[in-house]
Amino acid sequence: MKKIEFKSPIIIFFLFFTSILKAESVWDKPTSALSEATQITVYRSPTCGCCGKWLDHLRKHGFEVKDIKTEEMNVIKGQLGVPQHLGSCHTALVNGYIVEGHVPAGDIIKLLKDKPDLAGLTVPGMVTGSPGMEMGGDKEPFEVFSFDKKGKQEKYSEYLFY
Ligand SMILES: [Cu+2]
Repeated sequence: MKKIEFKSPIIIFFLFFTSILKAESVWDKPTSALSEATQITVYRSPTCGCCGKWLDHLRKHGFEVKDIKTEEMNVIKGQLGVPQHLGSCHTALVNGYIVEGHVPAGDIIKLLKDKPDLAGLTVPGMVTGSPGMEMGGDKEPFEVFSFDKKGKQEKYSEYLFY
């Protein structure tokens, strides 16, 4: 018989510590699963790299991503009614809601479950550390805002330490 029993606690110990060292962002943790296959349509410029990384983030949390590359981002944002001062890079549509910028999947899932009377969610600008923008490990605190059809905005959630 091999002496595996003796080694495995050491391996478990090692795995435990490496998992602590590899700092996860909150949105890497599993979200409560979407109850049905949910398609999200994302409009983005063909050259937007961080947009592509956000799509990976959505897929990881169970979204079916329809990826539409277009040079007409300003036209699309205007047509959909994204308030200009709340704009970011990509613009997405899911179950009639607008999702603008690097919004964490968990917030989108909450929106789809609660079905509030809102136009959508946004993380304005391009926040370093937000999902898809995790380059170099720097993290800026940020807030997710909701907005309604009149453009009235409210804080939806915040990520101050993550
Ligand atoms: Cu971006």
